[in-house]
Amino acid sequence: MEALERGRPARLVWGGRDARVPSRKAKQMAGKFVTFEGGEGTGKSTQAALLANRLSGIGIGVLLTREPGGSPGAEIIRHVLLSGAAKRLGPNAEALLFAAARADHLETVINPALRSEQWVICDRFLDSTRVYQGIVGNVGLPFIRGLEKLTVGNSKPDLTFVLDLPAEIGLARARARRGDEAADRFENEDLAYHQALNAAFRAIAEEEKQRCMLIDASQPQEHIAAEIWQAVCKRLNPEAASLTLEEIAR
Ligand code: Z5A
Repeated sequence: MEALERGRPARLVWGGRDARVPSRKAKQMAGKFVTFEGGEGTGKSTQAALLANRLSGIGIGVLLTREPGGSPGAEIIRHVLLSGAAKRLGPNAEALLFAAARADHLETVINPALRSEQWVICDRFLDSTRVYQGIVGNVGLPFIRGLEKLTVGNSKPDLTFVLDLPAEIGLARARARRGDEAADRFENEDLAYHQALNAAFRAIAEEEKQRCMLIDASQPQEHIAAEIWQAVCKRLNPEAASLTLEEIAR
């Protein structure tokens, strides 16, 4: 599987095995929208890639993407946002830019993929705006809801994994991964800010249990991946839950 490259989405279409034609079981699992959310360094990108790989491995068409970004237009906006250049415009303007990036991403990448019955796995989506700009960034709820209605409309995720990890651990992981690279506009905020983000993500997971699943991200990667896979099979295709991977692929 191609890794999620910084700057563009990886497109995974019927990859991972020889089959060009999806199996019957794979067809039953077609066209779902799964998002990963949580604070810094919680393992979202890692788990999004593992899930995409697993789906792809059983012959399901998968688009692995991320926000902000995921389309050429949105990647330009990503650069403006993460460099901190938009911070001086204020939180409302930042929220507008995230929404503009999302509108382009949805129109040019996500919705076409879902319409063609691919699964879309997205690293961050609307809950990040609710949390970073809304709850923690203090942009008013009606403004955030209005933007969400305009940009997302009915394209809500079918399932959202909220990865939860103490902020100290997540920040240390993110720092270790970054190495010598400079911290971005959000990583630069203090510990209390990151603790508030985590609390806000947990609250959303609690409020929207139908759509969200809270995951303990302090576990080893393989345990988390197994929990996520079980949930995907159970929530998005109950029939597949009792089958082994080989049976699903058959
Ligand atoms: N933002 C916003 O404000 N509003 C919005 O609407 C949206 C976004 C969509 C995007 O940053 C920023 O934009 C983000 C919020 C804001 N804030 N920041 N910064 P980004 O795309 O550059 O990065 P990120 O989304 O914040 O990702 P991250 O936190 O940096 O990482 P992660 O994806 O959660 O984790 P990871 O890269 O998979 O793993 C991090 C490291 O931990 C890595 O070395 C892994 O190998 C390791 N890892 C992963 N899992 C484990 C386990 N289980 N154990 C041990 N080590 C692990």
